[in-house]
Amino acid sequence: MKPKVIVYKKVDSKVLEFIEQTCEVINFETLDAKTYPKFYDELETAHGLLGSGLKINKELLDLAPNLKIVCNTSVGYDNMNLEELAARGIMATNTPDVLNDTVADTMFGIILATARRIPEMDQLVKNGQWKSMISEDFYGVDVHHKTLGIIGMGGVGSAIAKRAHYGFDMKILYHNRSRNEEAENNYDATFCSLDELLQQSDYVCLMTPLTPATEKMIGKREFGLMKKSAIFINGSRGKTVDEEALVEALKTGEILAAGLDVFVQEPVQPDHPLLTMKNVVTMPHIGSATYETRYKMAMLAATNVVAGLNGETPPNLIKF
Ligand code: 8YV
Repeated sequence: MKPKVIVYKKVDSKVLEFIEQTCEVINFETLDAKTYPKFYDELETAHGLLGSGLKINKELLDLAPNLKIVCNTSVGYDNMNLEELAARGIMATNTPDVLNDTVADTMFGIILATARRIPEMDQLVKNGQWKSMISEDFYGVDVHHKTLGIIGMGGVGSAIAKRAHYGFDMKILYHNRSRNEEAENNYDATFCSLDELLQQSDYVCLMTPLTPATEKMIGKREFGLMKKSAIFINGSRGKTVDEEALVEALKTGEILAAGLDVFVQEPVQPDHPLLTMKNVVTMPHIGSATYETRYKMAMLAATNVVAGLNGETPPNLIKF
């Protein structure tokens, strides 16, 4: 009997066909009030799970006694309770590397959009408010030749550093759990303490994974250390930042602006104070969301689930 894989997201048919060569596939294109009951039923006999965003916690795992592997279609795996997975001997995988360039492109998009106020200017033109040659009120700030501080110099951080170094002649500071010699040698990135990075950077770009150690790592104290002209960019997870402190820092002029792809609650609540601020550029968590990259991520997750259920070591096995 073929092992059973639940794919709980919409993926390209080629991805499903690939898994179907060796597994039975049950596909839920979305999980919502309508599909959850059937999803929970199927969990009981499922061996593999593939998708993103779902909380893989004790309650869910209790419903899945036959589960052998959980495959995220994302590089981040903060949705998973690793202790519970380890205790049950369930493997877990993610999709690193294939999204590095795409997320780095997005982050540069947000940096430029925030610094040059692109969404605000777009609205101004479309609203018919472009009445005369623009005055200082509409000026932005330069990105090129400024100092970029990258917190979290993994694959995505390095791809951001590459763009900053070769494309924008930026000085790069970084803070990471360990030194990244490749980034130091190739992009002239300088390793420094978090506080030094916050004090010296014109752009602070947060790219660290969400873990108990990084939760709310940027809060009141950290915004206080940043330059008043600093632009804060978050491409990691909303919970790495104290959102209330961010609102306060933006309101009081502790920092100049923010570009955010992630929020504590996603989708962000429509009445969230950040959404009314002119000096905030927002995106709906679309760092890796291109056709090409989302296909690669889904296919990589499929490769992991197939390997894991065929008794091989999945290429992106997360070490607990
Ligand atoms: C999306 C991401 O969350 O890979 C990650 O960790 O944050 C993004 O790529 C994810 O892929 C949503 O499907």
